[in-house]
Amino acid sequence: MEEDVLTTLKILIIGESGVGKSSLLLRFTEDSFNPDQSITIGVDFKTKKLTTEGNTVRLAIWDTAGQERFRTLTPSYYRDAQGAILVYDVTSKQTFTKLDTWLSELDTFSTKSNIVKMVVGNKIDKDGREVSRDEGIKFARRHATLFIESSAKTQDGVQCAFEELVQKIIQTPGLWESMRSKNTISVDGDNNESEPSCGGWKCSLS
Ligand SMILES: Nc1nc2c(ncn2[C@@H]2O[C@H](COP(=O)(O)OP(=O)(O)O)[C@@H](O)[C@H]2O)c(=O)[nH]1
Ligand SMILES: [Mg+2]
Repeated sequence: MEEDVLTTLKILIIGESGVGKSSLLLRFTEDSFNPDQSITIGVDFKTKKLTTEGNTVRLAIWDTAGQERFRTLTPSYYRDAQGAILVYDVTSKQTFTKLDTWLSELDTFSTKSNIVKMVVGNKIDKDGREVSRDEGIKFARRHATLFIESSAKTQDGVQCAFEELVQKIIQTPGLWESMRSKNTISVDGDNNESEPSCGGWKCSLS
């Protein structure tokens, strides 16, 4: 491990088929978008270094290869993940309703009880919205998750989603720093209430 990298974090992306999970991953890791994104493109995971608030981590971001259609994600997909991104499509109410199922699947299979969750309402560039921002926020509050709306197409909110998730993971005691003494790492200097730091987007709810 390079010395400037604090740790490697395992991040999952889950949600109904077609909501844009693979597109969000592609936008975040390669800053590109494919309108003909194939459902079969998924690999095990992609890695990317991310620096936020002075901390650099390596992310191993796990995408599905379409197994979510058949609800056959395996326990190893979930194992040891520190963070999960739950995606719905703001133009499809049904994908939002299904988040309950994805949350309970996450609760069943995640091996870390304090895994950090981020709910992402994707495709805000599209016409025909069926889920308001307010409904998304309320859902996130009820389930104590972070929340953001995004577009993998225009890249709105994408970087921010990952940054906010990583900041929250780093701030969560016992979630990642087991290999090091807690005293050697000052996560956010002298203030504990850190502000969302990505370009005006209000991402986190507390
Ligand atoms: N307009 C728009 N289309 C998107 C967005 N994200 C994904 N898509 C499209 O939605 C379809 C499904 O995306 P994909 O990433 O394969 O979804 P997945 O099944 O959840 O991995 C593809 O045609 C994407 O190009 C977005 O933010 N805006
Ligand atoms: Mg996919």
